[in-house]
Amino acid sequence: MAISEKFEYPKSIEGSASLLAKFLNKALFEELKNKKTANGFDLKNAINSGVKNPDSGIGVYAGDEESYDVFAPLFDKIIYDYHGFSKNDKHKTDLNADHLDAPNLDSENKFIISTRIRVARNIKNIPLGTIISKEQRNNVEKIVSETLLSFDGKLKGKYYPLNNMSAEDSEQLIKAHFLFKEGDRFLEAAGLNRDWADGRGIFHNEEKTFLVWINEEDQLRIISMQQGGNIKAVFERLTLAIKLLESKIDFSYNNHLGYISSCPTNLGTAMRASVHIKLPKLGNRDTEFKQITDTYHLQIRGIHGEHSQSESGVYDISNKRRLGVTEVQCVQDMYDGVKALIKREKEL
Ligand code: ADP
Ligand code: DAR
Repeated sequence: MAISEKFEYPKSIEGSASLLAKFLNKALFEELKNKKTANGFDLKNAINSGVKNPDSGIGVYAGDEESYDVFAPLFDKIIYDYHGFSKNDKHKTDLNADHLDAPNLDSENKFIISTRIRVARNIKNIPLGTIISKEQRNNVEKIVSETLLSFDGKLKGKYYPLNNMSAEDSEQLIKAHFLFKEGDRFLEAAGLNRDWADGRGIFHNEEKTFLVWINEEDQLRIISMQQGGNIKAVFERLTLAIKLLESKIDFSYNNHLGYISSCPTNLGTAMRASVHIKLPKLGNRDTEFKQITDTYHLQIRGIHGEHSQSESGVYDISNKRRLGVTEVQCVQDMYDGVKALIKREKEL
């Protein structure tokens, strides 16, 4: 039977709080159910994660850059709701670290344990992780790892394929927050765990302050991180690494959505700038904590990654806005918000 005859409106999303459930009504489902991209990515692929996981926040993923056009009647609504960015808006990029006003907030290291800034990238004209083939994924691993191994100086490092890493090394790297493990049920249902762990791996420099995850949720997660709160130094290292990578590899980008990512929440800058920060007093005042983070467009996460809980008053605080703002503004959002949080924690 043709997929469209079996593919009916997913009743399981009724009652879900996801943006998929909010915007995919029966009329829109009928409009999109037979559409697919040149790579064969169809509506069933795009919404499967949110259908299988009604507790999703978003519930959709893209299969390629074209998905954002073919399924625009659904994706544009989700993008506007999450980012406040409309279909006629243009994204702007600013990766010049000199434009960041961020003197060290916590030189005595009383509050900020560590700082990490990451961006997602996907290689132009190669399908995203949701429908990439095994051969294409292995080719991404080859292109990216070989480019990284050509770096020298402070960014010089080694590549560790996940399917050739001891369980001990993997555990130790995950515990140190350097490495990723097989994706959660949301990523699983989006097709991002297929052929695990083939084509996946981590590159890191000797100091472990520059890392690249290959073929996790996106084809690249380019990461700069270090202990303490020198946010500007972390951003400077990241922008240097991005410049070097972009001189060798063409990434998927357009002037409407910026850098293309598998999840719509990561479009634009595809940047998450975070600190792990000790806020035990504010942590006991949820309303006030949330008022400050909302004012500065910040997101609160647990310290072991998305969907994890905070531990002993330590929180992962990061920018929420990624699209329609520049990279400098993302980091400035986080910096200004963390400054306000530290000020309030000191007063308490
Ligand atoms: P993303 O990779 O999208 O930023 P996660 O929230 O899953 O998503 O974080 C990935 C990993 O990076 C997790 O192990 C998390 O603990 C770690 N991490 C995030 N921010 C920091 C930080 N500021 N300091 C140290 N580790 C961090
Ligand atoms: N759990 C999915 C992902 C939302 C955003 N986080 C990403 N892309 N890692 C959801 O729909 O809630």
